[in-house]
Amino acid sequence: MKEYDTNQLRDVVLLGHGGAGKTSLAEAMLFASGATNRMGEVENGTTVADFDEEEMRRHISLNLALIPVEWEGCKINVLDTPGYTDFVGEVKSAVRVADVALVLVDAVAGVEVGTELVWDYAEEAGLPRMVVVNKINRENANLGRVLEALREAFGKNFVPIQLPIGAEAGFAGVVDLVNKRAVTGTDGKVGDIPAELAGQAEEALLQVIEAAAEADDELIVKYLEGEELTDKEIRQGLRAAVLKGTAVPVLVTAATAGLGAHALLDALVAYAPRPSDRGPALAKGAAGEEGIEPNDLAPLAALAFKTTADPFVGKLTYFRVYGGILESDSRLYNSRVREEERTGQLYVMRGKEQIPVSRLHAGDIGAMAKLTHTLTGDTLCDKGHLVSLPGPIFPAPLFAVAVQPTSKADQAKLGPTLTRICEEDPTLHWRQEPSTRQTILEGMGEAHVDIALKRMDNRFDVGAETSIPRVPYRETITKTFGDQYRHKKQTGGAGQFAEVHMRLEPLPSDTGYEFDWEVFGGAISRSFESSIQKGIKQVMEQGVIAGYPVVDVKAVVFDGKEHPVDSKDIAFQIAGREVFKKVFMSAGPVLQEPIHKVVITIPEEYTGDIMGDLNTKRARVLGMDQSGNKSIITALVPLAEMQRYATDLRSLTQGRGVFSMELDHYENVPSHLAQEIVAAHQSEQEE
Ligand SMILES: Nc1nc2c(ncn2[C@@H]2O[C@H](COP(=O)(O)OP(=O)(O)O)[C@@H](O)[C@H]2O)c(=O)[nH]1
Ligand SMILES: [Mg+2]
Repeated sequence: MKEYDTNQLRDVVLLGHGGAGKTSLAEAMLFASGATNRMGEVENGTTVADFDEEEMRRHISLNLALIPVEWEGCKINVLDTPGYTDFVGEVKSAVRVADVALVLVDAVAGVEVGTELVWDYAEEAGLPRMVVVNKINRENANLGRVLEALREAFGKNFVPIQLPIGAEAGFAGVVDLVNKRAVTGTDGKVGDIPAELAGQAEEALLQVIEAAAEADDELIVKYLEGEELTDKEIRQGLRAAVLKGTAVPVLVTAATAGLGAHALLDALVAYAPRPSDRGPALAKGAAGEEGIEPNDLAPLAALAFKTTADPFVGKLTYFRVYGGILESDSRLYNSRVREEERTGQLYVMRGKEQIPVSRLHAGDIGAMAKLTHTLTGDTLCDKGHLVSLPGPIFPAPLFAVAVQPTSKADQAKLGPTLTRICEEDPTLHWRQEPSTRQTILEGMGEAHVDIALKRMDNRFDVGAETSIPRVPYRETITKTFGDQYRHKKQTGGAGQFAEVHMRLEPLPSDTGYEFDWEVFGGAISRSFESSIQKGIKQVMEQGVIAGYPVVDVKAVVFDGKEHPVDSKDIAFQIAGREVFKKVFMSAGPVLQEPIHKVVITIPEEYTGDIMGDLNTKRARVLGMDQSGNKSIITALVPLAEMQRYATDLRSLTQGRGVFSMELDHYENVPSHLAQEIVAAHQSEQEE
């Protein structure tokens, strides 16, 4: 592949509701550019972007894919993304490194849930936007209606810069308004504007000119004075409008028919912001914040935004160069771990294909193999000039399962394999939950976690079964109490003797554990203090009433007795443990459960249903806000009731609701529920 300078690059992320045609459009662009000689299809798993086994099986995108398209001396780095909300992590990564979002909208369905979600992501990231109305060849496709829906949903100045030629199945190509020409057929033949569209085209161009003029101070003066703008000025103004977001150009395509792709590529080269347009990238340097200029002379800064692990290919790190030139076989420095990395061969990825290149300029996107230390979100730079670019921001997990290995062989491989797949996908997390002694895998939803486990099986041959995780309850006390316990054993050989007097005091929430020694006059030697503490630690881990860890307790040893011969470490460990249990039972023991703060965003019309459902979940609603036509409900809800909310909310709102949740605090479990949990623990113990 040719070498491209910063000014010849465009970094474009395809965003949209699942099924809008992103993957097909990437395919159509590749075909239009001559990089492929036939178009792959999503349905038969032959597209460049959906190359993963699970993607081919399910006919949907699950991962972001890089598709460089060479056009008119430029390279357009197209980032295809999944539309399904479970895979939001991939979308966030791609959004982070793009300079413009191309938002796809289905010409029949119009603005959908996924369209609104991705629009928000682009908005949050301050990413300039262009819109493609795809599937314009479908029956009932209607550009006018889609434009109306867009304006209503997002309140922006959406300006068509093309007109479709022919309708539905008769769609043949587009009128490129600014260049005053028609681009038709799968070969992108350039010709005159069809006579029957001439009037409409002229009218539509006026809106484009107005939008272009509004974005540029000099042009607007000229425009208001009634002077005509040149084509060059219109292009310049339109480019400024995209960058500033004062107008959003709208294009039309029929991706699977290969129509509209040529004119789309023309428009991306002409109007999509270049790396230099977006100004210096903010980074943390040795002396505080600094701006990385988007050019080859700037200090080297490359952001790792995706990592893949494959048992055959090994580890592959995708990155975008923000400043400087990255060369193959050079030494880099990871600013987070402060370790050197060797680039080895640099690649440009085209789907799964690795195309070796010798260097990549500021603004370009590529991949490196087998880095040792680098994870997604890390910055690679010069050792002499350390900088850290902010990585993608990923949402907290929403759905968890407990994972049990299927066999003994899988048991040993489970931890390391989970670590590998979580490294690949920062919205997946795994941990050992000490309070329930379970292996927990967390992600964005049921499908997300399922696919992760499938991958583990397919790629690493590790089988696992899942279940709903146990709630990590805690045990604590509510009042101060003191008592004593004597441990005495005199069977055969050496005897054991220890007597411990202990008081337990409740501590404020989240203080953990404290210990005090108030023994006067040497009733117990100080050397047994650690033995007693060992005994206490053991019960605190195992729990007293229901098998969950004990927290927020202060234990005070205030008296006791010892025997000159029979008192020893083990005797005091046992006495410490038993006195703790005994006192605990009389100190008002309670079971506590995690309460999460949940924020639910839904279209207004679902508010009643969601509130009704929250009522059945022991929720305490804290507030309800309105933002546009959306309701935002904030509530405190016990985790025990929220373990399947990702799935519940989807079915309650047809996928239109989103939520986030995080641990807020622990609270006493209502006593009737606590009794059930204690009883369940007892019957488990008896088994
Ligand atoms: N009629 C028609 N179907 C399309 C067009 N683009 C995509 N499709 C179909 O829409 C479905 C979803 O396409 P895909 O590219 O996977 O969408 P993505 O989820 O946005 O990547 C597939 O069945 C495609 O064949 C189009 O322009 N016209
Ligand atoms: Mg796709």
